[in-house]
Amino acid sequence: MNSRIKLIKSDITTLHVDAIVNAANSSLLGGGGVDGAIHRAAGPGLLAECRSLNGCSTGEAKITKGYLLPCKFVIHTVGPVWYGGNNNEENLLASCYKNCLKLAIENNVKIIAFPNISTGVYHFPKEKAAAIALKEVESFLNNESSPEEVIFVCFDDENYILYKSLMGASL
Ligand code: AR6
Repeated sequence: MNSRIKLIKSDITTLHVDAIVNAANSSLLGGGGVDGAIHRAAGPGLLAECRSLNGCSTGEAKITKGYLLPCKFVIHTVGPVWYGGNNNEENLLASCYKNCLKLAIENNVKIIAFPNISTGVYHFPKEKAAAIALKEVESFLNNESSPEEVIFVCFDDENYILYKSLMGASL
């Protein structure tokens, strides 16, 4: 595993990093889960900026400021809803990670933190999602010198244990 990849169990809204990623929906106007937590912590400025973005397609990403959050930027991405695996879900999830990392480079983000996109309300199987996330981020970092660090932030025990074993297994 690339040494620029870290794993923590935490609430992503508390992190003092350059950018946190939001697992949003295509409206970009807030919701539940990590999206709700990010909007609550960021305050109304975030929603106001999101309104100007005209939404976001699945697999794509858009960036805003962090407002009252301790991070500088929020990168909003829209993960795929899991419909059973035959609707391009795996490629779309991989695109989320890739497009967030591209935006990170463009905005000089050195440390970026990802939640476990699509593994909550969108029901993407957690083990598959973790494998895709790790593979995508690792291959990106192997080809780019930036960002300096990518933090996977797990909120639930199940994801944390999964990431830990997948990261350990490839050491
Ligand atoms: N910090 C880090 N991770 C968190 C936090 C937090 N504060 N809260 C939840 N998670 P979900 P999705 C984890 O449902 O599946 C929203 O309503 C959680 O344990 O937030 O991509 C949007 O508006 C899970 O592993 O996002 C969309 O409509 C992960 O975040 C929809 O949900 C993702 O769970 C997106 O669904």
